[in-house]
Amino acid sequence: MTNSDAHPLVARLDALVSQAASAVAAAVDLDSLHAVEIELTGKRSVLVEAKKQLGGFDPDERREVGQRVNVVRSAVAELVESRRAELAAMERRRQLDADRLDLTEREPVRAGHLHLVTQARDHLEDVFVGMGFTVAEGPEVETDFYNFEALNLPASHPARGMWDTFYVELGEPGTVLLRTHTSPVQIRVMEATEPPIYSIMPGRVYRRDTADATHTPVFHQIEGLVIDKGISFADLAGTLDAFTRAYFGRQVQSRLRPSYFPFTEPSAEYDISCVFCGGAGCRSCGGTGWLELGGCGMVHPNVFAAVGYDPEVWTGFAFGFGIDRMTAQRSGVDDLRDLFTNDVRFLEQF
Ligand code: FA5
Repeated sequence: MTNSDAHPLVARLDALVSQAASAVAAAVDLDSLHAVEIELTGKRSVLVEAKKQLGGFDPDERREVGQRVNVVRSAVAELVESRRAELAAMERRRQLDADRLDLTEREPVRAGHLHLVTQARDHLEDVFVGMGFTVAEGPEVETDFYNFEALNLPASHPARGMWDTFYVELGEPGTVLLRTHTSPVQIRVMEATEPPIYSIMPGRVYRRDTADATHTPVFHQIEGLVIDKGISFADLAGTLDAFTRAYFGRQVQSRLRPSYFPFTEPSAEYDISCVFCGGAGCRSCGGTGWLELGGCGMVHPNVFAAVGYDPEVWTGFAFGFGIDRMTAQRSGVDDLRDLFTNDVRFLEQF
């Protein structure tokens, strides 16, 4: 036979391509495609059968039918491969859909917020940093030297009674304590730095005070220290006045009243006009029109001596305010204990 197109095998091979196309398209998953593939190219397939018969054909016939077998085999392979890629992609999509977590079904996350006192501390830091101060910190467990001695409070100084102290059982009795104020950080900053110094030192302090509306045994202070050449009491008053306006608002006034602290001379109490009544007098300010925030004064020469600064060259001022009372006053909280009983319903308000 010379006309290979007339060969029944060629007709079967040609028909195979269109049969393969519909069988492959009908495969709905990888397993059924594999079965179709075996049917089309496996041992019992038309293709393999045709190949087996080639040996019995004359050379021309063998070449023509052989070429047709190759063409049909690659056409079938191409059909199967492209369907396999399609089905694999569908399979992957199905898998991803099945594995997907529906996050909308979860409880919405309830974010908390910073405690009122922490917010106040951050805000105070921002205000002072904006005025050119740097922030320093010191340890809460202190030695007698830093908490008292270096602050011009030698042992048996009567003013030690101003601070009812928790002692820690460590070393010689009475030498290690929970700091009663942030003033020891002044000493640490002066020891570690050469003047000029413009620093604030916020932190937690401890006193054996019975808790009441205006006292807690653990509370927070913010210390300020300025050391430079030619610093005067007017600089202290001006700094506190600028701070008052920046933190409480322009309508609030500040004043200084004579007082006593062993580590400052002269010393003063720093008051602001009552934020509730504007100075007219109300329950919150005890009818005086003023609220007391803390102590301040010019750094005592004995403090300079303790850290080795020359008081003939350097002068400076220091201040120390109670953050908790300041915060309570600013937020209208009339009992400090409410800040620390950790009732979320109360704290959530701020
Ligand atoms: C001092 O602690 C001085 N170190 C302040 C100072 C620093 C003066 C630098 C001069 C120079 P005082 O003991 O007055 O001072 O405390 C300062 C403030 O801490 C008080 O005005 C008050 O606001 C707050 N405070 C004191 N005791 C308590 C307490 N138990 N609970 C809450 N706040 C308190």
